[in-house]
Amino acid sequence: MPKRIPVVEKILSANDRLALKNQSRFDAAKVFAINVMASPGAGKTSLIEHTIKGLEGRLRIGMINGDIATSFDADRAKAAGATAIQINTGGNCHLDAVMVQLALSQLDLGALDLVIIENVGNLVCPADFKLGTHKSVLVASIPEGDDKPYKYPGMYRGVNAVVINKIDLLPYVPFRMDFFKKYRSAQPRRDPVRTLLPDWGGSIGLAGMAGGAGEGIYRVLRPVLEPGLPRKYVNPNCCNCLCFDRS
Ligand SMILES: Nc1nc2c(ncn2[C@@H]2O[C@H](COP(=O)(O)OP(=O)(O)OP(=O)(O)O)[C@@H](O)[C@H]2O)c(=O)[nH]1
Ligand SMILES: [Mg+2]
Repeated sequence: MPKRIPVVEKILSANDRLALKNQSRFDAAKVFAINVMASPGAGKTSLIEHTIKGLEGRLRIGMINGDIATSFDADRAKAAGATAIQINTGGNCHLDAVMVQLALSQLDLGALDLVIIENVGNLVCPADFKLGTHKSVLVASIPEGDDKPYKYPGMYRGVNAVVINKIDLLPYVPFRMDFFKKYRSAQPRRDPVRTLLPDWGGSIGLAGMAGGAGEGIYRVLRPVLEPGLPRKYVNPNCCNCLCFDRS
């Protein structure tokens, strides 16, 4: 009887291999990296901007922005206080590991603690291309509608957190929060995703964030990111913030 030999080797795509190299570069520099994805206009840059402002003086932040054209978003990140690199994809609907590798050659990782990558606004392709980040975040926004997790399951599968943005528009737009959140039980495999509803210190939406109470991604994602962080990134002396122990 012929013997069956299981093939256990995982064949990585060229992109995945490069993504691993990118991650090694982040790790070597003790830099934590996040990939922020969303549909166009969901509020990626706004969230990142306010994160940068909220963490001023505490974490050194680099931003890599992917857009089809313009440097508007990188300019916003720079104005907020980050080192920012713009990647124009020239029509591509997503960032890939090669583009991030090129951006990394222009960033001094030794001078950074956190790199936030803003992917191209799109709910389809970015899901298929690993970049080498440690965590990925999906920004969903109320005006997009509550059915998006069902219509774009690939995007919602595998991200580490979903941030629901523009909640100040809830009174004006039909949006069934329960229905939105139930997408997880409709997925074939339940990933450890947390759905987070940012309440920026009393006032909702960006107004509260701009008031200084919120710290953008950092504050929203801390419960998600911190348990998953490699120990080397966590400073045990820092109880109320995500600190990076670079020693
Ligand atoms: N009402 C409201 N508007 C918001 C909120 N967050 C962002 N916006 C607005 O939504 C628009 C798009 O925000 P951006 O942060 O540029 O969105 P983005 O996802 O980076 O957009 P692209 O990079 O073009 O895909 C801007 O006019 C923001 O001011 C929010 O919480 N509430
Ligand atoms: Mg943007």
